[in-house]
Amino acid sequence: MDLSPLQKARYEYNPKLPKILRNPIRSLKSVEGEATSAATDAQKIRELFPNTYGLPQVSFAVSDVEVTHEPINIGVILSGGQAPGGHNVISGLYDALKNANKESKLIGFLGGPSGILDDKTIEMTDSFIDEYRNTGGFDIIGSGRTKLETEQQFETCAEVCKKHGITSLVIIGGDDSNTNAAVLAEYFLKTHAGISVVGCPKTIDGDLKNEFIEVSFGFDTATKTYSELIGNLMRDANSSKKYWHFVKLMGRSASHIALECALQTQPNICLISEEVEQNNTSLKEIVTSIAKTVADRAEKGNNYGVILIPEGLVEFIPEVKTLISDINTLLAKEEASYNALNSWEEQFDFVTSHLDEAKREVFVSLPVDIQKQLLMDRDPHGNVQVSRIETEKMLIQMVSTELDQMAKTGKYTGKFTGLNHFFGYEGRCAFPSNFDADYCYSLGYNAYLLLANNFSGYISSVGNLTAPADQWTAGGIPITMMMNMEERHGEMKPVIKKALVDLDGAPFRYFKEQRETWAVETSFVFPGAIQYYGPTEVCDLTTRTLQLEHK
Ligand code: FBP
Repeated sequence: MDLSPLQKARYEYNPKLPKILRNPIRSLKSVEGEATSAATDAQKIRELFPNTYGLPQVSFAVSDVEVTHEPINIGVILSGGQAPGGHNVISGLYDALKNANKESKLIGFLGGPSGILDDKTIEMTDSFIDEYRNTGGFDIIGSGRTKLETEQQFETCAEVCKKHGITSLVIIGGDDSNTNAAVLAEYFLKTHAGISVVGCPKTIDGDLKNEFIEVSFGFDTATKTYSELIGNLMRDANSSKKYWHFVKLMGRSASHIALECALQTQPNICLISEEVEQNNTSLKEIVTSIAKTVADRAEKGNNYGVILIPEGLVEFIPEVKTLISDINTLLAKEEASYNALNSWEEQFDFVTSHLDEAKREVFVSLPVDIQKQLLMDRDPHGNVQVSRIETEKMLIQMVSTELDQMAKTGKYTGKFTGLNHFFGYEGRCAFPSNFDADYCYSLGYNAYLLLANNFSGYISSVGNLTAPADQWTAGGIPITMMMNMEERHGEMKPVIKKALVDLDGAPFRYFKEQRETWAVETSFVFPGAIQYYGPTEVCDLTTRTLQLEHK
């Protein structure tokens, strides 16, 4: 394989660990804190997790006596969308396991959670791991979106683990995967399967965070990558002064990515889905307000700008949200009749004839491409795939129409050319920033220690992240502590609460204070590319979101 100079250099990078984890692994013992409880729905969660509810928080300390580490086999699964740093979680786990006992084995399940169900495995070796250190992507073992949630699947997991002598499992995933890790841990304890489960918090979306998880890994690198690209667009816009760039940014539901990129780059507009929902802002109002900013800038002779749009926006605009929900139900109920239709005209008539008048009006008002995208294949849960809806194009078209109307009454005299962009996949497999490389390695290393000390139903937790890495904390949090009851497909389920943008939180409040200035003035900031080598204030920067949250 040909290697780029950066890839070669990154192989040599030594990820930084929290101070406590730098001690010889055989000198580390676990320390249990107070018993924990769930913040909400405690009684219900206790009933559902009799074996893993109320477990203590865990940290590590140096022991007076050497701690023995018997050889163990650990299985590891990558779940869901790629996030920079996944390879380092695995290399941290591997190094800890081998430091503790050379006879221990790390077995990767291939292609995501389906790898364990289909018994597709690979045993990791030094030379195998070395090819992936500090690199982006999940190609070390692959990932997938199969959910481990039924008892039958759990039984298969137990059988496959037994076959490979696996007594510990690490699941690297987002809120759903970690919820399922907790359910699996509970099942293994209930059935005396002798397998412990620990999760690691992954997702570029940044929506797996709470009091105990400061940030999910990948968010740092992905937002830095997008911010670099946005900064480049801003410089281009500032140079040619002729385009309005509409940039959609990934984030299935939450707008953390868009907000972070706005804090890093200071665009003219950044829409925040959570605010749109709270204020019940209609699509028409969004379009009118963008057009107004375009017109205000045009008055000053600035026919250019940059607008950030969170991927999940359409599902937060009240009238589009209810429209999508009705279409989801319709397509699920009438799947056979709908699939038998041959032309767009037939599909359009079918859908509009099944919608009530208000929804029909909204549907018909949307550009045809968007109408078609709203009817595209659903994900395995029957939901529309928002990453495939071209909201950025829709807004360009609608803003352009609005500006034409304004021009007729003399309210707009500028020239509008909108260009659309979608930044998502570009950031998910970037070389992890030093922060993500260090954080992920620490998460994996820490996960081993939790498992070696027989903790199950925990999430690996590394904290105090705005401080230098040697001051980071390391330990484990019982997953049940982060759970509440939510309705899923008509049933109340215990789940880790998804963290949306907190409109009372410091990052959003800071953005809100600044945005009027950013809208009219040109206040662009150009973050440039992620730096891996050089002064620490350039290379080890945390996100603005973390900085503001920790102020
Ligand atoms: P995870 O929540 O699994 O980390 O994935 C997040 C994400 O990157 C979203 O931002 C995006 O909507 C989705 O994955 C795209 O999924 P896919 O890779 O299946 O196209």
